[in-house]
Amino acid sequence: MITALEQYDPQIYELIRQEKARQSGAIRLIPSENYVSRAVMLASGSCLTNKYAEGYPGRRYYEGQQVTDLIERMAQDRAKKLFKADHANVQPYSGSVANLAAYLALAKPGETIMGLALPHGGHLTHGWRVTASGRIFNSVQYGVNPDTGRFDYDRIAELAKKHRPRIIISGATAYPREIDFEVFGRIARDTGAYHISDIAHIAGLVVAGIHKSPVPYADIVSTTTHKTLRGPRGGMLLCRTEHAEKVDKAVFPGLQGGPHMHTLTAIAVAMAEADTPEFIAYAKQVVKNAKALAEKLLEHGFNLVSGGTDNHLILIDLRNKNVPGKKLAKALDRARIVSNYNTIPNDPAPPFNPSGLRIGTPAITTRGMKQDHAKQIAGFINKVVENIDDESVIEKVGKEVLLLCSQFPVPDHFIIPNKNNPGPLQDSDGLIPWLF
Ligand code: DSN
Repeated sequence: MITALEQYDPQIYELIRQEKARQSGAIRLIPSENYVSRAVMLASGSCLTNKYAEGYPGRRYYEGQQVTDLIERMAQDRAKKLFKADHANVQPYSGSVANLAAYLALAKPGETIMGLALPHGGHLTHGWRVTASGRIFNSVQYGVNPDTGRFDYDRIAELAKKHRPRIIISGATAYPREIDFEVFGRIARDTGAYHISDIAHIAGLVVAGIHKSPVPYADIVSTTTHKTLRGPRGGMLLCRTEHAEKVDKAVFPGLQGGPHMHTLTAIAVAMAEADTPEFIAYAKQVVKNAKALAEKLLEHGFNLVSGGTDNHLILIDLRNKNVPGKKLAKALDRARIVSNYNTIPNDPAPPFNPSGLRIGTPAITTRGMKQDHAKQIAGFINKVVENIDDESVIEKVGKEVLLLCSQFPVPDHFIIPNKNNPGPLQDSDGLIPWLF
């Protein structure tokens, strides 16, 4: 069957086909990536992409909002229920915009914000100097303890006392341990700061109750909706009622125009999926797989930042293996294992060729892989490291990876059962031949 896209734009059709084949024939270990369900994919590719909806439900600047208002309210309500928050703003285009909106809701340009430094596992938008967050605000950065690779909460408290920031940011993009949001909340309270928590990476683990939620301890919680939460690419802000108006104004009209209604629709679907026992089981398996992968890597003599993981990701310190992160990431890619090179705390090497590799398990877990497969993957990584300059071995590993992938096909049709669809989805929508 020829699709409209295939007919109209065969080049783009072919490239999408190639990307699908790539996602299917590789082990995807980038911890911020996942596979969405069919329902999420359909919602994000729907006619909601055609609609402008500047404003908020009931207060829009465009007419024709009979349906969009219902959808946005549904997305808000589902997010509030899921995270037990008073208020949810589901409009941020991404986590970066969500973070900036959160800062602008609670601080004025020039005031001080304090977040985890990028080379220590923080995000660019946590005040790194080249970003708007580091330029609009006076940024103070904390790091992890160089000996343990973990937060030293006493040192963070000392830094907060010294600099008296307006905002303290908790959260990370490359921190493999559980974060004590309650302590961050206390440090902020003791120093008169607001506490903003960015749970983009671990939102799915928070929903599943594996990691403690920051919602009771933070003024605003920011998250992306993909990663472990397994929704479409987007952002979200959660807060108490007292901050609701400021948060909404900071998103629109502060930083954005019309929300991407197709994304917001898919967010609503993803929130419903996450509110199920199946999702909780998935999130638990993500962590089990990460722990198994870490354990096997340690057996193979790898050094892991902080010695292991409590979440979905692992940061490998490659210095004892004498292989730079970038060289390894590229060799692994040739072996069909997709990861990203990453700085390690106090990395002696430059950021574009750092000493670390960041890997994670959200995507392989969605494919159905379990601890034994995670351990097998650790073996593949070790083989590539030990034969980093031998293309014939790298190619052989690639073949083994393909074999493993073939046992766990990309779950194009996976659905999270709910009361409407307790069993397998009937392919009766007839809307899109399932290319995507
Ligand atoms: N760039 C994302 C990540 O890979 O962690 C964070 O936004």
